[in-house]
Amino acid sequence: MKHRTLYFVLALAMVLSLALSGCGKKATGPLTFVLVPKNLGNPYFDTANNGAQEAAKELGVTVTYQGSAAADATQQIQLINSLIAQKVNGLAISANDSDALVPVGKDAIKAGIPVVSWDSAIGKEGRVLHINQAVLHDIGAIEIKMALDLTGADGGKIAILSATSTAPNQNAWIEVMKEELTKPEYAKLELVDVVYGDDDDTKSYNEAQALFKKYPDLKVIIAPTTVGIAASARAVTDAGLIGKVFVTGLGTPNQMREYVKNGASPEFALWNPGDLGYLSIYVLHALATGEIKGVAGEKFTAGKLGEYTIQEDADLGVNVLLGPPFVYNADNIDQFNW
Ligand code: RAM
Repeated sequence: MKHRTLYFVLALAMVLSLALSGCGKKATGPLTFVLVPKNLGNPYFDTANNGAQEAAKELGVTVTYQGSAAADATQQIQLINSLIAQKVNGLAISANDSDALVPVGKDAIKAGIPVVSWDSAIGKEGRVLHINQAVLHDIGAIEIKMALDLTGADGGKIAILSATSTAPNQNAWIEVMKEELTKPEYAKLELVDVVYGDDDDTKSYNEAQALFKKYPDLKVIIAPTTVGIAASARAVTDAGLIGKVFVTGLGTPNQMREYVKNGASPEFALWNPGDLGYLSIYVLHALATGEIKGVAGEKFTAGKLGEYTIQEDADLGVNVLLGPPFVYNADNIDQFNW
């Protein structure tokens, strides 16, 4: 009798400690995940959400798409706090600030909610892993290469028109661009300014116009943001500067098609945001159901995208890599409709 009581107490203690630690915790029942963009009203994130919804259907889960109006960390933190209170089953966040989001990410994880960042990383402590669109170095390097393609061998003045000044993804790419510019093959490119359009169309447009005024011999604007590149190409077009100032960087085909064709932006790069959203939901599902724990070396299958292995590196910590970026130009732009 004594032994039976002891076994019972031990078994109960084990069950309780597992439940409390959240370790090995598997969400059951209908799952609701939230895809959080940097801000709403950006076709890049809307396309990512289309991919996320496709994954949700395949997996039989619900994915809601919720974000703040502005690409602002404080607004994003408020939203995440309310999602924690609603006890959602998983969060996939494109961060407006890497460090500022760590405490709220930790709170969510403590509450048993798996957190992944995608597109723009939360600091390592505030998420289980990051879903990375393409190798950091490749994204920066391709943008500088396109800038030289556009200036030609003579080079000239270039400027960067970015998203917000705290954006983790853009800031990391800008660092790579600066490193690339120290290479001998880019000696003739002169980076004269880095300005911020905050992923707001009007502000980006105004910043592009200010660059034309400040640097009358500016040759290229590199905008590593889909909002900034489209606004800059429109500003070049409106100012009658096609052929004098070229725009390149990262854009979506639907937003950039007319500027590829009118010559304001002959080439730009991007990965497939739909695939990035799709992959993010597969990762979140694998974490929420306990299929993976989120450690390097684990493998999982993400539907139509196939098998992935979780990796770990110094820059991004634990992460999953989507694939290489792709260059869009007049030869291929009409093959894409997103
Ligand atoms: C904008 C956002 C996003 C970035 C793309 C390239 O849509 O800043 O985070 O990945 O551009």
